[in-house]
Amino acid sequence: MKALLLVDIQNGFCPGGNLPVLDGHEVVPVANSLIDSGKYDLIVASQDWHPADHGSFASSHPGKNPFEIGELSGKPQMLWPDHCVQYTRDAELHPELHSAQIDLIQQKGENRNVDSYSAFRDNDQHALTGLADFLVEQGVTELDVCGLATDYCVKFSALDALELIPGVKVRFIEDASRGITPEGVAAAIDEMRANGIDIVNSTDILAA
Ligand code: VGL
Ligand code: ZN
Repeated sequence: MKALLLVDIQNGFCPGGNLPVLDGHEVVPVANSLIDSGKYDLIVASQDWHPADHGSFASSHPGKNPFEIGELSGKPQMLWPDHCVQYTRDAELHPELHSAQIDLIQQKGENRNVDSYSAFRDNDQHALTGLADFLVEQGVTELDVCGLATDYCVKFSALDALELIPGVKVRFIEDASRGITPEGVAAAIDEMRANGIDIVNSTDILAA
C-alpha cells in the first residue's frame, strides 16, 4: 500500500502568507502531478491549525520578536509570526492544490501549550494526532513525504513516520518541498538520509 503525505501546503507558508517559505507555491504543481499520477493508493495531507493565541507565536510573548528563541511549557521554542490560525485563509490548503483527491486531512497544532511540527505527534512527543494509526490500519508499507517546510514539518513528519509505522519505507520528495533556510534544508536532508529515508525527485516517481 503506497501513500503520499502532503505536509502543510497552506497559504500561510506560500508567498503572501504569514510565514512564507521562499518559492513555497512552487511545490503545488509538482504535488498535483504526484496526486494525479495514479501511483498512490492513498493520499493524506497535514494542516497546521493553530488557535489565535498559540504559544509558538511571538505575539504570545511580550517583548519577543518572530524568529527569536523563547520558551513554551518550560522548553526552548522558536517563536513564529502568527500563522495558520484556524478558520482563516492563511490556514487553508493552497487553492490550486488538487485537494478533492486527498483522502484525509490531519490537522495539528491545536494545543496552545505545545508546537506540533510533525503530522504525527506534538513536539514533546506525547500526544499522537491519530495519523499513524490511520496509515497502519490502511496497511501502508511505503510513504512518500513532501511539502512545507523541509527543515521543520516535513523533516519531523518523515522521521516520525519511520518510528510510528512499523516496517514502513519512507522517501522524501525533494522537488515537491521547500524550506525556511538553505542550511536548515541541507541539515534536514542529511538527517533524513542518515535515518534511512531515500531522497528522490518527482520525476523518478512519475517515470517508475
Ligand atoms: C511549520 C513552523 C511553524 C511548518 C509550521 O509547516 O514547517 N513551521 N509551524
Ligand atoms: Zn505552526
